[in-house]
Amino acid sequence: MDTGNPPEAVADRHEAVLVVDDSVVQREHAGALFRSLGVAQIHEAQHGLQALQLLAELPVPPCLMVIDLEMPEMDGIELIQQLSRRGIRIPFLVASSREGALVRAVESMATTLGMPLLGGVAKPLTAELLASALQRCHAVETGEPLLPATGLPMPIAPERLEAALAQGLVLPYYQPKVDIRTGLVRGVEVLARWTDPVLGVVPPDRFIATAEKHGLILRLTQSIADQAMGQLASWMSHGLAMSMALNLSPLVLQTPGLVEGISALLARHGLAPGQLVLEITEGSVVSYDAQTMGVLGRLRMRGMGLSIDDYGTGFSSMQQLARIPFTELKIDRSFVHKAHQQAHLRVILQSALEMAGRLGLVSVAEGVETLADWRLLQQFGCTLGQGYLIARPMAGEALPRWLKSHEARLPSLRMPTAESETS
Ligand code: G
Ligand code: G
Ligand code: MN
Repeated sequence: MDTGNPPEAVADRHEAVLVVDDSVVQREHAGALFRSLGVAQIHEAQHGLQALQLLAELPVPPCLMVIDLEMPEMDGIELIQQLSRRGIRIPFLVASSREGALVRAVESMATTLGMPLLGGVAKPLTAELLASALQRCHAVETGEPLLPATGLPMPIAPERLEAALAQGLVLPYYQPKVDIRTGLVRGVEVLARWTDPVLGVVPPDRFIATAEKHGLILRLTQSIADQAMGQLASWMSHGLAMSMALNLSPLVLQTPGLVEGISALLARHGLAPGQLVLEITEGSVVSYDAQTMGVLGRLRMRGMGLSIDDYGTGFSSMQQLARIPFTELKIDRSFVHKAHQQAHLRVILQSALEMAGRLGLVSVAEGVETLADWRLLQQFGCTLGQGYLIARPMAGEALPRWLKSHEARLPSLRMPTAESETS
């Protein structure tokens, strides 16, 4: 939450900061704000080179830097690269009066370098902004992670995964997909979780790639699909009607007999093909061959839904997407959460939703974390929402209890203009 930091007394008496900006006015403005927040020492530099010299001389490094982008001698971008090269890891803000896209490009560069960037901000600076940055510096000192870890997580050894599959430790978790107008549950996405007695709950980004690389992905998918369909059949028998979405790796789509296999599994659990949605990441569409496209066409002919997962991240072309009979467009969470704050995300989100609507696709927004995200999606006419605001992925046993508590929240989720619907 970035609300309500009192703009007083957030600084330690001993703290120092460094403001790097070629404008005297901007440096004085930042200096005055830092002083009002209780910062004892405000160092100033007019450009990157001067900042590097100063940092080399100071007996005690500053706890925070504010870095302007456009400066003579050495600009902000080069300064950040130099800091990275020299291993100087002082938390910093990038401040610029230039367009948002430029600031975001610099943010992306700094994050890629693994630099302790607190954020890119538009000038003029405010006391609230600097107070929040000072507070986050303390988090850095106490070792709290500043940014989501970049790079890939440690993969699990294939032998361990194989054993876990054999022992039935890889289980389906379920995250609800709800109607944006009413909040009513329409379905669940199935997400694999490895529940290990020693490792705890291992998320899929640590084992899906291993499974794909070592020929275990088909077994994993079959096991998850079988367990999840059993769960759905059981919920149905208790009067809970809904659809279920399974994630399919592109490798699984190449399995001979896949269409028949999924149909047979559905039939065995007494489920209708229309209850199943298969999620395929946008990124994988690029590499589909004629065989794979045939498989997708046949799955669709049998009545299963096909969803484009993580839409907006995959570099697919319109032409590639148009070849596949998708029924659902799932917009990646990076365009959903924070769209109410950032104009460029809002434009992308709204355009994607409009396109989905015109193509007759169900639109799903993932990563709905706040009520503000939710209200924006209502305004933009999205069909379904999924995210932490509604529920985290949960074990099958937890769903009935969650549904009860969710019912109590429905009035606060309903679209203000939506007519009341019976649940
Ligand atoms: O919670 P989350 O961390 O569950 O999922 C991370 C990623 O792992 C998601 O992109 C999701 O699509 C993928 N994933 C989750 N379960 C499965 C699965 O059963 N099969 C495949 N192929 N991917 C999955
Ligand atoms: O298949 P896909 O990449 O869509 O998988 C969804 C992933 O997103 C899972 O890892 C799930 O745990 C995660 N997730 C679900 N809801 C939210 C949310 O509201 N915020 C964030 N940050 N992640 C979410
Ligand atoms: Mn998915």
